[in-house]
Amino acid sequence: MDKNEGKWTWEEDGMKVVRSVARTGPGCHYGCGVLLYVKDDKLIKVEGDPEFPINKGSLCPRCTALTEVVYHPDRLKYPLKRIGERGEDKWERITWEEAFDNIADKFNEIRSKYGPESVFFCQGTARDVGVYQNNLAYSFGSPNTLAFGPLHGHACHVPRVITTKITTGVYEFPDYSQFFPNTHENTNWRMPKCIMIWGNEPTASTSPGSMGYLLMECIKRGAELIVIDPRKTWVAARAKMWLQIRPGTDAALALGMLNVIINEKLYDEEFVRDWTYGFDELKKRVQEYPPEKASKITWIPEEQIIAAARMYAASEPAAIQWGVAVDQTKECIPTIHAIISLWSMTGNMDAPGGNVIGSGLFGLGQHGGSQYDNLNEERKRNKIGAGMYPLFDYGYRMPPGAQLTEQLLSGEPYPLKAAWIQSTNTFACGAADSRRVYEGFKKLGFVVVVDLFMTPTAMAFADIILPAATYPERDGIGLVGSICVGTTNKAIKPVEEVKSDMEINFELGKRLNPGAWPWKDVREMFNSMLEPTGMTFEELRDKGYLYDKFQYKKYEKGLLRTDGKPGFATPTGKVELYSTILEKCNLDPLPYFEEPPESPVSTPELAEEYPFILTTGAKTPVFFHSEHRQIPSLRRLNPEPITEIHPDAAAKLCIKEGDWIYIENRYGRCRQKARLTERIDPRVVHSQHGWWFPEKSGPEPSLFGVWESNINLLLPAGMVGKSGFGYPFKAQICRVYPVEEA
Ligand SMILES: Nc1nc2c(c(=O)[nH]1)N[C@H]1C(S)=C(S)[C@@H](COP(=O)(O)OP(=O)(O)OC[C@H]3O[C@@H](n4cnc5c(=O)[nH]c(N)nc54)[C@H](O)[C@@H]3O)O[C@H]1N2
Ligand SMILES: Nc1nc2c(c(=O)[nH]1)N[C@H]1C(S)=C(S)[C@@H](COP(=O)(O)OP(=O)(O)OC[C@H]3O[C@@H](n4cnc5c(=O)[nH]c(N)nc54)[C@H](O)[C@@H]3O)O[C@H]1N2
Ligand SMILES: [Mo]
Repeated sequence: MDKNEGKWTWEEDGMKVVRSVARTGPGCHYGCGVLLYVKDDKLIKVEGDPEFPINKGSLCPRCTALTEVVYHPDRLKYPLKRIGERGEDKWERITWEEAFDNIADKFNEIRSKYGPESVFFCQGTARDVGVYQNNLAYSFGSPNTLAFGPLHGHACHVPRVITTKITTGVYEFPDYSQFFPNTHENTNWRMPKCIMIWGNEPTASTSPGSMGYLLMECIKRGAELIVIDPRKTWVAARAKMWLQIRPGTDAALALGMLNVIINEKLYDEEFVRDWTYGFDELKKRVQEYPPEKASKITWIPEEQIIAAARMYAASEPAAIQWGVAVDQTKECIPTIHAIISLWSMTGNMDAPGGNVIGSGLFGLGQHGGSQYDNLNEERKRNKIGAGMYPLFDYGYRMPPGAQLTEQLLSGEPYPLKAAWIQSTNTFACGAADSRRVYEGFKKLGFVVVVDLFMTPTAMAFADIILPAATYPERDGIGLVGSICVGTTNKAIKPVEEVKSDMEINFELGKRLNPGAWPWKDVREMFNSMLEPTGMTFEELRDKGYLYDKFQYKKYEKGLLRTDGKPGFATPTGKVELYSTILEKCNLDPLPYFEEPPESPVSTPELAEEYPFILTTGAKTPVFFHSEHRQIPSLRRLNPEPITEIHPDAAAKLCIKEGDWIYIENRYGRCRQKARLTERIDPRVVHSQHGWWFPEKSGPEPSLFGVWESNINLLLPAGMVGKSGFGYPFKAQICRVYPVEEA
């Protein structure tokens, strides 16, 4: 046993050690256990906490660079007010009091003149801001709070959450033993014999849910992999089968595999009979996707599709780990629906080592903004894009991201006047069609940005900037994926005047609607949020982390439905292979494949001009989206934006390793450096996303070079899926050529 077990802070080698759950900022996904080493109130180093069940002492390069972020000279340190024109680098330092008063006055004035919905609130991905921002928006009276800001088609995680919810009642996770504190040693758990990694690169992203480390342990213990990825990733190189798919065709592959599994009767007949709805309809549908046809569409050899389907179905148990690539296609809902059908039909639903329904985590994960219910009906009706997409009414509160830009530009049905931008770098990263988003934000009269660094977004639009604290500078509640809950513990004196996002929202919230923020301070707010766990912040901090009860096959035991009956929380009580909710939304109730809007198949003439398929934004271990470009130890590992291209394709275009090349299509172009690699198909290129250059000039027109290498200039508006979810971030077309030729 570790001598420090059960302590959250102690002395070691003349340093104070603080045990904490790493959250954001700086960016990360969900959280790992860390030990923060502090001397004289200064962070000296960070190490992985060997006792934390998820990362067990491991850390990624971004986490080990923490001191470089915290003490970076360019950090925002004081509240700033713009004194020049928008886009100029002219600011005046103001006090927090002035900043809060100024923002509250402006927001209140706009609320009384135009209604609260004309102020909208944007947050970035999985930053530790979510619930605090939602409650700020809702308690102010605005229904317009957007995770991911104007991210098109909510093409990150949300489509997977919605599709699992409507067809199975709740989200399922690949079972790597994460729901048990003793993880792989738990005797109720079985290791998946086969893991199908679908459009995900866990060694870079560890997503979804911080699970990269637990997956690695399964690989070490001999789990066999099937990897579906157009690029030969680290996991693909170690896989029993690597299916090198044409980007954007995952639905055809899933349907081809379902065809094999159904026609060869490789599915779990009992489960399908007792617990699924619409098998006959699905069986009929998959006849349209024989492996031969799926092969033509996906470029994957027919025998590989058949072999992968057989291997997955025959492995007992088997798990599917999907990544954001399945969301980042236009018709992502049917893609995801087909993949859910794979695990639902093969006996892997909520079974040990299959795809399991999480523990519920004391309902803490539902804490999406408890103030929503206090919005009156008129406010809800005034939500941006209300009524556009019926599927949004099934348990999703946020407006459709792309519609934000459209409403900004048109002023219809009502003009948007002000924005609160907390932890997103809107047109530098998250959104497609960066120019259009930029033009949209120009319409705003008043913008507040809360960030760690000056970004292109802040430079272009902020009227007031508030400096946010990094996680060692503050307390917080850490929901680690949907797995467990711990506390983030303040370890050092905050740099200058930075404040935590929680305190910022708490203090502003109190000014805008005191009744909705009844707590004395943020500690009291945390305690109230933690009530379902039966623990106070201090108690949880001392304990380290807390797991909720978890058991398998909950549908047999009546644990999933509000009426306590066995079955799933869907309209039919079954897993809906045929979705009655999609049908009600006038969408196809069965999975199907649709060609990407522009591709060699859907637009052959265009494809002659733009012969490459362009996939974008595969995550790199050294950056989190647009973050970390100013962190020397990380930037050194990826100094310039990279476009991967096959050597044969490059040779034909006289492109050499390290050449600057243009990537271009009819929507725009940008420049990146060519990396020649055989791990990509000669017909496909991959470009990094989120690039800007903190070292370049900040003021307009440069905005830190944000227009130079921004791949989202090539991604047009208007390609959102029929359901309102999905956008082809990973399936566009382009041409490439050396920069000198231009
Ligand atoms: N280090 C780091 N970690 C991160 C992030 C980060 O920026 N940096 N971002 C976080 C966020 S918000 C997210 S959403 C996750 C995302 O992390 P992942 O789910 O891993 O997603 P990506 O890295 O975007 O893409 C994963 C893989 O999909 C492949 N791919 C590309 N196009 C297609 C396609 O059409 N079909 C299939 N099957 N595969 C395709 C790519 O080649 C890539 O290897 O990572 C999170 N973790
Ligand atoms: N072409 C293309 N584009 C993509 C993708 C792709 O695959 N291809 N991936 C998409 C995906 S999956 C996502 S999720 C989006 C992400 O898009 P965003 O969430 O907009 O990501 P960032 O641009 O990194 O914005 C985060 C900003 O918040 C700041 N920040 C970090 N931590 C904190 C904090 O704790 N508090 C505050 N106040 N600020 C903080 C950072 O400094 C940074 O400026 O990008 C999407 N964009
Ligand atoms: Mo994401």
